[in-house]
Amino acid sequence: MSSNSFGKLLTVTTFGESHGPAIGCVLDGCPPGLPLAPEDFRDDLERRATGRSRHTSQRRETDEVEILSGVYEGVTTGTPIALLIRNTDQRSKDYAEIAERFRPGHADYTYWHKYGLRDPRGGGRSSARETTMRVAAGVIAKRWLARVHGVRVRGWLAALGPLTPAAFDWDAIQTNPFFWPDAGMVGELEQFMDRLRKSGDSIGARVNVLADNVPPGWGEPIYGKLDGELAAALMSINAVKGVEIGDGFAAVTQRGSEHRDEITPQGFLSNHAGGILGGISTGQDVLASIVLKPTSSILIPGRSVNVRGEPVEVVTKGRHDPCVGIRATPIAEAMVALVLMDQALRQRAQCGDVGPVTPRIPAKP
Ligand code: EPS
Repeated sequence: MSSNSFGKLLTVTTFGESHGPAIGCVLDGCPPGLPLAPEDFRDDLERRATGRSRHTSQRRETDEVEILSGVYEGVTTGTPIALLIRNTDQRSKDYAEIAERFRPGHADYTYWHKYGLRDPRGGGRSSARETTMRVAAGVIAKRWLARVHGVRVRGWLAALGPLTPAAFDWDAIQTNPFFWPDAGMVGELEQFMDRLRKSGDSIGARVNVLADNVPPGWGEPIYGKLDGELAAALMSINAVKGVEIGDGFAAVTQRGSEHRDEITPQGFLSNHAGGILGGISTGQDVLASIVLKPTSSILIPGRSVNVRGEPVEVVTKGRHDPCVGIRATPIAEAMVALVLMDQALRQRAQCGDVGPVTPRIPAKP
């Protein structure tokens, strides 16, 4: 299987299967001198992990990171950073029944056709377990972006099925298991998820990620556009079916006079563009959104076929997420941070000598 790496100057390669002995990643291109210790990964890995609330998969992994290389005396050395997490709570017998049949709506079907075989245990490489290593790599990108550029990358759950936040408070997001910015609605979300879980079904979601303090100039036209690379990185997350930048698909019905972001010396007057024009950051907040489909591993019987092409009925038992979107916020943040760091290094490499040519316009007046 190829294509397990992304990035140009900062490259990330992940490896491992959900029920294999371990998962890991190699992050190459991180500049030297960044302080880094195993405990720095804990917060974000906890935010993403299964089994931390009743609304997600009940698999319990400790997600302890081992730093195998690239760090000496607490700082990065500039050599490849290899990270490893051992899998400890696999329950492969859950997959015995579906080893020879395809879950409708699952990558089981396409992996089988592509490779002619598959590791059915926990979905193998197609499992969301792989996203653990994206989050681990993203921790390093977030730290570098914050230290060198003061960039913060923060996300939230912007829709859970039909529910959308009625209010927005950054502080509320870290106080509930949904990453929901409206603390007053958390009870409603819990009721919704409890009812959904009892029904054996799943639901889709939307996650937004905002990066502030991104300077103008990041992104490489034409084939390395910042929005193009964000879209590819975000679309590579399991279950993602749509990506928007700024107003995204809402632009269909907008007029130019409405969509353009007028500029004054005191600041940009709006941000419909999501902080990117011509594939290059404007200096405004970069805003990306993703849509995650409802998971296919559900208890409601569905028609499918087995590997011999015979009709079968599929019911997926085991420890599955009724809404993968609930755990997707840190994953989306990580992918945005990794793309931004790669683009920042590329900007430094090619255009580092281009000084400020115009007074910098504030993101907002
Ligand atoms: C997943 C199915 C479940 C989840 C898993 C993603 O795995 P299993 O059936 O092996 O317990 O627990 O998520 C994780 C293990 C994780 O760390 O995110 C799937 O089908 O994608």
